[in-house]
Amino acid sequence: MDNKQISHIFEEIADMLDISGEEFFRVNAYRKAAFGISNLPFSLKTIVQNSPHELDKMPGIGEHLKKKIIELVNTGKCEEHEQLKKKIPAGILEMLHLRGIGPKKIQLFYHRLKITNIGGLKKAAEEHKIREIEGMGEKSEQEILKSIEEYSTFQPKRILISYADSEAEKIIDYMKECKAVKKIQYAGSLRRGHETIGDIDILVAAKSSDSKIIMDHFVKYSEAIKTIVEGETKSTVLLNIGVDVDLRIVDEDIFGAALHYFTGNKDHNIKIRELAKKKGLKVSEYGVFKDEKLLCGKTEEEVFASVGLPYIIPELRRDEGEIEFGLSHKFPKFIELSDIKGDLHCHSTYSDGQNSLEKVAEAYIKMGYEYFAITDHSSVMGVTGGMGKKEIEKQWKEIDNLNKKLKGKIKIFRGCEVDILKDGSLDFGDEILKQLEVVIISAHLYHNLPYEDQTKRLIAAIENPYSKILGHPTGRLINKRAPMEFDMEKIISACAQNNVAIEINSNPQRLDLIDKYIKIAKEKKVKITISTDSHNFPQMEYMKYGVLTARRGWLEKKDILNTKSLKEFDSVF
Ligand code: DGT
Ligand code: CA
Ligand code: CA
Ligand code: ZN
Repeated sequence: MDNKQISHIFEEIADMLDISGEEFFRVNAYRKAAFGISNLPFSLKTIVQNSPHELDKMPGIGEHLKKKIIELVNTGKCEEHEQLKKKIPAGILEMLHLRGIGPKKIQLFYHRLKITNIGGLKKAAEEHKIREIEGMGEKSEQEILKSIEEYSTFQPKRILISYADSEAEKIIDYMKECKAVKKIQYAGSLRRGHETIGDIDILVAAKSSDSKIIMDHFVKYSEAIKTIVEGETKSTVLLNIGVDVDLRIVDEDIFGAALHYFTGNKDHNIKIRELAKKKGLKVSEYGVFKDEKLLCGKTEEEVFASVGLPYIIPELRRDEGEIEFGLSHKFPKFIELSDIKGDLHCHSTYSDGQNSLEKVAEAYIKMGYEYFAITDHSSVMGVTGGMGKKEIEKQWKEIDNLNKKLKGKIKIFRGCEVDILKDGSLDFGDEILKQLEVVIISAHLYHNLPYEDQTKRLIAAIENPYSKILGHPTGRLINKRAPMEFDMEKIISACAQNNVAIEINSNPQRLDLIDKYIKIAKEKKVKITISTDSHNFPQMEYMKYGVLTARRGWLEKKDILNTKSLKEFDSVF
């Protein structure tokens, strides 16, 4: 129990007393104490343990509060707090986090409309029930909805796929140390390549008699800070990065059925179950059954085949047409990481990258790429050390030299990530642009222009005859910045008309374009590039997330420009 925790509990007691209609001076005593404690220069725990009489000297802490502090330090709990928590549901307390909502209003909502949580409050506001309370009106309802919206955008976030991916790999390696583990695979949103992950799901095949050994091993994982549930076939731990891991153990005979079920998503599963029902079968995480008899379930292929489907890759499983398609078509071969022949968006020390151009080239050689385009920023991006005319000309000389030196190993294309200015013109003039081979046009500034203006601005940039690739089209940063608002369909059409490719930016914080628009781009026959936008070595590995995103958008090798060999690529733009 540190000062911060004690202060927080006092704060909660004050809130709960206030909501229950307690007298002002009692509520206020707790509130003042909470504030005082949070600013103390020494630890209450040390004082209680060594010289509790010192507490008497503290202003604002009477006999009553002194007892509470000692109780908290010694037991980690406080009876009054526990009692109040039983009386006042957590949902009521949570409503206090909403801007403009205090204890008095919460009392009113509770007594008049029996509202006990944010969900209930939202519903009441939407159904215009709030205006039935005297002193409140339409405006109050709008204010409430606005603060709920604000609050929910600051809630704990789902983690980026890259964090979940590396954590899952580590746990899987750790679990493989346990000999009883026969097969292991992650499932859930991570396997589907979803951009953010709620929790990590891991599936193990083993003999049921080994499940205890496996679970014991799992909960001892060194990066697990807490065991949430420990059961025979399912356990959950919380990792230090703040995400849960669910581990399930199943029999090897039904591993495929379980893997299919826990990969989801839920809508896809439901559709598959309905198909099975029509055939007189039952599909579940325990296998494919006919009249209680297990038919199959060892592999996912068997499960799909039992309902008349070919194998559907996890990235498509969202009940967005993949099942209907599979019932009457063969799936094409979708893009794979090994199809990528080069990276078309990366940075060096000429702008905000961490490595020299030569080091970047060496790293891409090691990765087996045939080519890459170096695309440092243009000059408007002052903060990122964007290049002026002199610097880019210097870079061209270095590119020429390196291309001679590295001939046969890799080819470097002259590129630039040229900024789209406010009016849609580009940050370099034609004189420079015409000498570039790969011109990425990106918007880094003016994210909040009105919808129509933003659409016009981007179209103007796309219509520039030198534009080749539209970089990170929406500019979103997952969990941080909303996408720019514009008419995406018009932008995609403009790219089709002007032969401008669209980038799938593989940085896990961007993953921009997303699947829904990738599909539209493919329909309109727009070419796609998958690039890392790397600024350092680890980021060069981000390509796999871009490829997952492309697969979610049904893309094949032929849809993507940087799957072409150097010879073919040389002539695409
Ligand atoms: P997440 O964790 O929010 O990123 O998303 P998922 O898809 O990993 O969801 P999760 O971890 O709750 O569950 C894993 C999979 O288990 C899910 O994709 C489908 C399956 N599943 C979970 N609950 C249900 C359910 O109620 N019905 C069906 N049919 N499947 C479910
Ligand atoms: Ca999950
Ligand atoms: Ca889960
Ligand atoms: Zn950029």
